[in-house]
Amino acid sequence: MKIRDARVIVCSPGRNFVTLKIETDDGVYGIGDATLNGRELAVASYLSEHVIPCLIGRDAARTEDIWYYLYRGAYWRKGPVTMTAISAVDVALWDIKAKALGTPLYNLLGGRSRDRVMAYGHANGRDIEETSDAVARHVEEGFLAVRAQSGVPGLPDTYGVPHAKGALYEPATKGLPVEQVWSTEKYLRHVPKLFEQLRIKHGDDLHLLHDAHHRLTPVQAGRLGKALEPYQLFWLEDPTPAELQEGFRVIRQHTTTPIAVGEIFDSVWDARLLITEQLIDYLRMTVLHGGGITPMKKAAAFAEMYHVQMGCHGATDLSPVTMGAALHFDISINNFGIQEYMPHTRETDEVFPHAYTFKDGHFDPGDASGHGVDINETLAAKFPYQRAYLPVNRKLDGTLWNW
Ligand code: KDG
Ligand code: MG
Repeated sequence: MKIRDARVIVCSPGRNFVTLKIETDDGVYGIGDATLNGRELAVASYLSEHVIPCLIGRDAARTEDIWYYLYRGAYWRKGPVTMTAISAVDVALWDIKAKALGTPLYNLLGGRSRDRVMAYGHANGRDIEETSDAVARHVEEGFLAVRAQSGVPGLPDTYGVPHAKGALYEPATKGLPVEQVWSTEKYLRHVPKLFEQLRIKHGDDLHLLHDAHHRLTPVQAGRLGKALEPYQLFWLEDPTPAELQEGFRVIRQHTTTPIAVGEIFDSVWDARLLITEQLIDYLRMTVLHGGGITPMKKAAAFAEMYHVQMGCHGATDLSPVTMGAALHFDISINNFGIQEYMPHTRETDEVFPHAYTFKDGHFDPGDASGHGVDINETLAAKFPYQRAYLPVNRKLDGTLWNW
């Protein structure tokens, strides 16, 4: 089963996606997601210029060997552009392998470890009341877990909270990056009030989550975790930037609120200390930015030894291809915690027909061969790339702040 051809498809059905399609000489093809929010074209070019020429003629079944060929063969290790490109190849090859064997991908990863995959939804509001209403809508839809974010009084914008009431949040805006104002003090005063109200209104059983988007110093994060303890969060995500892994020791010294991190990690090396010192509870790396199925299986096994569970990133900048592959991964590993779910636009779902289904707050990956996600290339061609970026944060005095 030799790789005959591979190509990159860039499209924007509501937001930008980069997709890799690999074809073999016996007619089986596989799909991988190569989307890196705000740096999409860098990965597209990396694949077309440097990766695809090396793939032609290789045995598509050799996922482990091809992974190391691309990782070690590049000489330059890690980095989000490299790892996203490698991931696209790896996921596409696992898709081919499973399709060639006529079985769902999860069967090659150990089979189903659970009946369904619990997901958390996003409740966003411009103030506490709107957020609470959004939580209520999720509960009505059957979600058992909800991430809650709210606008902060005194700040004109809050990342993750759309301006229009009830609008869905999209992590990038068209054109060049917009700048938003940030105040840690206002934020730290507000968040405990939000969760106090959510517990009063929605009771104790609902899993509540919150994302601090890397904006706090370690001691501020420890303070927030401590203030949130009465409300028993499922997790507090990205409390502080994780380049300084030792910073999480400070958080742990101050609070027992469970900590999740890793949506921007591209390798388990980014979390080695966090895992071995048990400084986190959930690792958020995905099959997309974490380098594919091959390294994620190893990362999950390593995390499992230290009682760390997986809680894969699932924002809209990860295409349905990643969601499909992630669900096969989620359902197969023992130390699965929760899967993030932000619905894609209708156009995106049409461009990427998929076998996975969602009901009552849970996903099922479906039983199609491979990861069960395809791309409609004719439809994709109708949505050309549009420049879009994540916002940049400045403190009230204009200082560029952590993100
Ligand atoms: O590309 C960045 C987004 O995926 C990210 O900001 C969303 O923080 C996020 C999350 O938890 O989904
Ligand atoms: Mg996040």
